[in-house]
Amino acid sequence: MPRRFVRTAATAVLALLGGLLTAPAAQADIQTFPDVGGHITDVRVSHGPSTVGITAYDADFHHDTYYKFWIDTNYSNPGPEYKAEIYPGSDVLYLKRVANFASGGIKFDCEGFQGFTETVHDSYVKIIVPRSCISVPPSVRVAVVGYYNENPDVVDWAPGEQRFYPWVNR
Ligand SMILES: [Ca+2]
Repeated sequence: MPRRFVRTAATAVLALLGGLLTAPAAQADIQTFPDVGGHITDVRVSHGPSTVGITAYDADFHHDTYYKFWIDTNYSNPGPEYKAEIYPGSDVLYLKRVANFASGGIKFDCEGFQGFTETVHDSYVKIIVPRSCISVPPSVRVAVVGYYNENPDVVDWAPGEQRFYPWVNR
């Protein structure tokens, strides 16, 4: 009788863990999400075996736009855990640990972290983050913000202010 009780309890714990681990409704590998309105038009997330690639397609790309890529890697901790900042018109390319959307963040080194811009055949800004630098997350979700030096200045959040696109599984 005690044995049977133990087995039942273990089954219940496993069932609970299973429920927690599958909590976010996530999509796998590569997803492209639209952003309605001007400026950023789409955000593509490629969650590969060793890297996470995030591409923001920008109909109004300009080198003096400042971009922030917010990355959520842990759904049990509200808000983003990481932020990448890229300023195509300069050397600015930072990867930072953050507590939430209000965080300035703490810069850290990550070998293999890269940023790109493409303006000829398409217009986009892209970052590649090694998964090992962000705790090898099973899934990620992102938000991208562009700060445009226009008159008046424009801030474009994709998908919306302090909101994320759906989770993308590895
Ligand atoms: Ca989080």
